[in-house]
Order: sequence, then structure tokens, then C-alpha cells
Amino acid sequence: MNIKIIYSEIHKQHNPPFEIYDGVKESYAEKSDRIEAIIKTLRENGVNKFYSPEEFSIRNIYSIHQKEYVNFLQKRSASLNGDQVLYPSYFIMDTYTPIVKGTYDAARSAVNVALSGAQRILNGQGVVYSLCRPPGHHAEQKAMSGYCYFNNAAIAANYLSDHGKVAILDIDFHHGNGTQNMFYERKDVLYVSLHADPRLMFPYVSGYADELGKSQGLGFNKNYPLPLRINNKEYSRTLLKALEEIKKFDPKFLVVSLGFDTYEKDPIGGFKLTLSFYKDIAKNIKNLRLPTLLIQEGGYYTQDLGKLSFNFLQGME
Ligand code: OKP
Ligand code: ZN
Repeated sequence: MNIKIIYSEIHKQHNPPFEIYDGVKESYAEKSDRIEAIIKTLRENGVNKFYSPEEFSIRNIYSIHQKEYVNFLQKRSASLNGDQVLYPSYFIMDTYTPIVKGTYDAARSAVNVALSGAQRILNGQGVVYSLCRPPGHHAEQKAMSGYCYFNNAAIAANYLSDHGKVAILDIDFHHGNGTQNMFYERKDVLYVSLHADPRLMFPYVSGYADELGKSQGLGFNKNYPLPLRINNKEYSRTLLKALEEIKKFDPKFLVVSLGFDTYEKDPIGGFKLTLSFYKDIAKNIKNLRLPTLLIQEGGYYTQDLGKLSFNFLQGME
């Protein structure tokens, strides 16, 4: 397989033990095993072009996140002992996004993973897969939420946007509120998202069809909220519409926020997409014939994540 994969094991340092859902402590769904399971299966299937990320300047993060927010995450992470979990209230919007000692380093490294992928795209690589963890698309300019601290896809898209128009296709099960907001008033970055109806599912506050962008960015934001239990065929129909939108925009680069929580067995999802269908999704995306940076977002059925990822990559080849 020709596709290059960027990965850093620093993500393992971010390992919160629990989240709180509806008042009840549950084991943390966004586990480090997720990425390790993907690596393992890819290796077993002969996919072996793994590369470590380069260090990128913190300025790339500051152009998307408020400086105080970044410094807060760094200071509070560093202040913790190995077994402490902090729900700081400052800069935090929910009970899914605690800070542990390794959070800042892992989140910073995920940004380097994303930017290293973007740099390879600029150098002429056709498809690059950045195995980011923690995920990023819910992270706002100054708020962490939904397992996300720094917005990897937004930072990478912003980096690419110095060199031409960028379309972001978000196919995680959840709406990427953070990414939408970062580019809401920009016309050089199109955000298109397919996700579960936010009246029913996280992040609840955004992802509605009438959110179309603002001022200069009006018309450059497009949401496709979908009903629960949607199947391959129904999903395909909407995906093709979303891809048409991207074609019309005629971008120079494509960034895909890639979540596997649309899978039928996902413990926190609710769609009915099947394992083999991920190859079809990828084939359709590949038909755009754009330099494409894949950014890993969610996907929580650890047992099948490797196969989901491998099927997707096969479709991208
Ligand atoms: C992050 B990403 C489970 C509730 C989970 C948080 C969802 C965050 C999703 N008990 N709610 O978009 O995959
Ligand atoms: Zn998700």
C-alpha cells in the first residue's frame, strides 16, 4: 500500500480512567487501545509505511486556539500526578474531556501528527493518514469538549489553506462543532459534515442544516444531519450530495475528519453502516481526485477498528 501513515506513541500518555454520562461514572470510551488496534491490524495486513511526526511550531496551534487556553492545558497537565484526573471547569464544556498528566503532550503530539501529514501533502503525496489521538473536531478556539483538546483537522486545514482552498469533509458520527466554528466566517475553507441529528446526539448545540456560515463565509458551511439507524444505502445518497458540494467548491486540498463511530457495532454511535461499506465510502471520496489528508477522529468499537481502517485505506488506494 502506497498510503503513508503518521503515528506517534505519545498518545498513550493520555489515558483518563473515566467519563461521566448522565451522572454516572463510565469507563473512558476514547481509549489508547483504539489507535494501537488500528496499527496492529494494518501491520498484519502488510501496511507498514509508518512515519514519526516532525515537531511543528506552537504558532500553528495559536492560529486556531487562544493562547491562554493552550497555556492553561499545558500548565494544568504538568501540575498533576500520574494518577490524578482533573475536571477543571475553566475552558471545559462537558464531562467527557478531563485532563490527566499526559494530556497536553499527547494533544500536542496529535497536532504534530496532523501537521506532518499536511506537510507531506504539500510535498506532493496523494493520500496521507494521520493517526491522531486524542481526536480534535469538537475542540473550540477556547474550549475542550467531546474527548477533544486541540483541533487537529482545523490546524492542518489552516496550514494547508496558505497554499490554496481547502475542503473539510467530516464523516465522524458526531458533528464537528469546533471545526465548523473555526471556519464559519471564511470562504477559503469549506466545511461539510454528515452526522447524527444533533437534537438526539452530542454535541446537541450545533450541526443543524440551517448553519450555513456567516458574512464572507456564508455558503461555505454545510451540514447533513441524519436520522439514527441509517443504513449503507441511505448514507451513500447523502455522501454523494456532500461530495458534489465539494466538487462545486473546487478546492486544492481535501481534509477528511475520519470517524469510525458510524459503524453498526459502535457502542456510542447509532448508524447501521457495515464493515465492507467503508471501502465504498473511501472509493467515492477518492473519486474527487484531490490530495487528501485523513485525520483520525472517533470510533469506539476497538475490536473492529483495525478492519474498518484497513477497508477504508483499501478504498483510498
Ligand atoms: C467524540 B468524537 C457516551 C457518551 C459520549 C461524547 C461523545 C464524544 C464524541 N457514554 N458522548 O466525535 O467521536
Ligand atoms: Zn464521533
